[in-house]
Amino acid sequence: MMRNLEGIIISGVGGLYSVRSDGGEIFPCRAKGAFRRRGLSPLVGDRVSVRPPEAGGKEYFIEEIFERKNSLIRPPMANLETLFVTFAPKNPEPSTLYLDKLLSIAVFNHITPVVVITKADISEELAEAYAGIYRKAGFPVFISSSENGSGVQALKEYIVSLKGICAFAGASGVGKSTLMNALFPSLALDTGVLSEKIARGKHTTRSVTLYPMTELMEGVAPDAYVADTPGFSMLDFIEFDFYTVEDLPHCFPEFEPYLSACRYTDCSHTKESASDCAIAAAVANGEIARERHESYLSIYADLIGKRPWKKK
Ligand SMILES: Nc1nc2c(ncn2[C@@H]2O[C@H](COP(=O)(O)OP(=O)(O)O)[C@@H](O)[C@H]2O)c(=O)[nH]1
Ligand SMILES: [Mg+2]
Ligand SMILES: [Zn+2]
Repeated sequence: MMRNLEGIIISGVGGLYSVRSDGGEIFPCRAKGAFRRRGLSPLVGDRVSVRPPEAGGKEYFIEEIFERKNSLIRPPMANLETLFVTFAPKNPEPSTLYLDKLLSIAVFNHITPVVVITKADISEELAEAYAGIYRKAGFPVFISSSENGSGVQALKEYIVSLKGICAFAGASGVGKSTLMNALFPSLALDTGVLSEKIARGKHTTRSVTLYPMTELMEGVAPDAYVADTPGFSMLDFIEFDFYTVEDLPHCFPEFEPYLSACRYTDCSHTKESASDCAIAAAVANGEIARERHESYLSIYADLIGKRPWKKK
């Protein structure tokens, strides 16, 4: 009998998965029916154990899914380690609410959020202003332009040091594919408005694919992957339900030091005065960016509306 092999699911469509072994071989696999019965389904990003075919057979089966660090429903993937939250200073105009939703989902799921500002050539000034908001919140921030190449090398150096799976999220048209092509030229992703429209028409748009970074860059960790994901779209966030209202304050890392300093232990940090709420005070004196608190208020309203015992 052959020993099981281990690897990472790098793609999965219609119940057929591709598992990449640590040695870099790709195996087409099916999942055992036992997973379905337990309500568990393998996800791209899962580390799995695979049973090779019996003598005479040819089917590989995913037999075990190893413990996940995290899993996301939209996009469907597991074990995301780093999320690059990408936006341009304009063209398209960023929505800080959308960005803060992405950042908070990352924090909640123990994913390292990294802010990447693209198209800095359009407005250095605006790029710096946005960078200020996110640096104050404590996130790593990179400012880049694929047009003139500025900042791309610094981001590349950061990416080379990564372990595990990373992904780029952000609104369409901000320059994600262009930037990924600058970072990983052999990826050769389609860019521009037309490519988006063509991609949307395809059935494959909901699936996630992982690319081994060892095949894209020199000097990266053997377990480093970059995900090409169609998820994290604005549409995914209309009905915001990624965590509960109790989790919300902890999804804004810069709020943490103030949370125990509010007058009332059940403070919602929404409409309390600065004399009662340490968050409100920190916003008033500029220690917390006002834009971040505005996003907090908006997400709070979304999540409160979700409570079953509250009539809308
Ligand atoms: N001025 C400027 N335009 C850019 C930059 N990066 C991308 N673009 C343009 O922005 C458009 C959208 O880029 P794309 O990479 O397809 O965006 P995606 O939808 O986020 O993948 C394309 O027309 C690019 O040429 C940049 O750094 N500066
Ligand atoms: Mg794109
Ligand atoms: Zn408070």
